[in-house]
Amino acid sequence: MSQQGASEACESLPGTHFLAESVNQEMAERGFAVLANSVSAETVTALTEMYRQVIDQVGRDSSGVFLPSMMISRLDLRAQLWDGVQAILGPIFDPLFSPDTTTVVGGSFVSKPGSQNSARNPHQDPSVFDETREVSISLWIPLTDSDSENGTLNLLPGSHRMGNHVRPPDVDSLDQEVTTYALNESVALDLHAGQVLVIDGSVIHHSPANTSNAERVAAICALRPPKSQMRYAKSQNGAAEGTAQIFNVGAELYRSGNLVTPTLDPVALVGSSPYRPATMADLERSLATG
Ligand SMILES: O=C(O)CCC(=O)C(=O)O
Repeated sequence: MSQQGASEACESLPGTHFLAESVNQEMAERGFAVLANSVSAETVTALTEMYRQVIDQVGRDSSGVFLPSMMISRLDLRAQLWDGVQAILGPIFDPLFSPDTTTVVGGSFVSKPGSQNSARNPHQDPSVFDETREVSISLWIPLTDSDSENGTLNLLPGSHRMGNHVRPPDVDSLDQEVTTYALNESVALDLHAGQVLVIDGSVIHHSPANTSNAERVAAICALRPPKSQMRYAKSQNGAAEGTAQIFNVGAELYRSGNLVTPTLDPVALVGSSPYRPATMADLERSLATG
């Protein structure tokens, strides 16, 4: 059973597998990078239409909160989006990686309505791969121009080396001090529709409320690192700190499974790991390591 907490900040980290070495370097140093080439306007339109068709079927949410399509309760529609993103973006992004390394596995969408309560707090993404072996990355592609007015993504460069490799989805991986620091010190990225942001899931990021009167939607492209299985880290009954059980679930759970109360086969249990909220000491080590 593996044992890993938030304290192993100085270990040497695995790298990404882009053919462009400059992107690998930027990812290692900052935890995110904007690719030189955007996707085409036709691709933006195709992704937008795919998302709209699904939202037309589930009905528009009127709460005004930030809404990831991964939370849509119609599992067939989630699978449709997952497969659709894979079909559109796989042929575009698979060739950017060294052969037999990273591939597009699927995807989803995030919607930020024009509303005061649409902010997304500073967080790291839940761990879905073994981050001791491979960097877990995804692509964030805004489908409209994304700027400070409509709550663009803000990231904290160098915050991806805190060593908290196991982050259950239902638990905040950052303590309050780190959260406040991130709110004050992160960098806002203004992006045009179709620009491509690569993000290491362990870098701290957030997005303020959308103060415009138009919804801001982004496509998220999920990438599978080489020889990696998708995992699910089950928290200790939602406790802020505890021991997580780690299950090899495969992509199907993320494609079409119940992510809120997943059924986890005990045979798929591959390890356990202590977890706790990252502190300023973890963050300072991470920022100093670059
Ligand atoms: O699109 C956004 O505003 C935030 C996206 C995000 O942080 C996430 O999906 O983890």
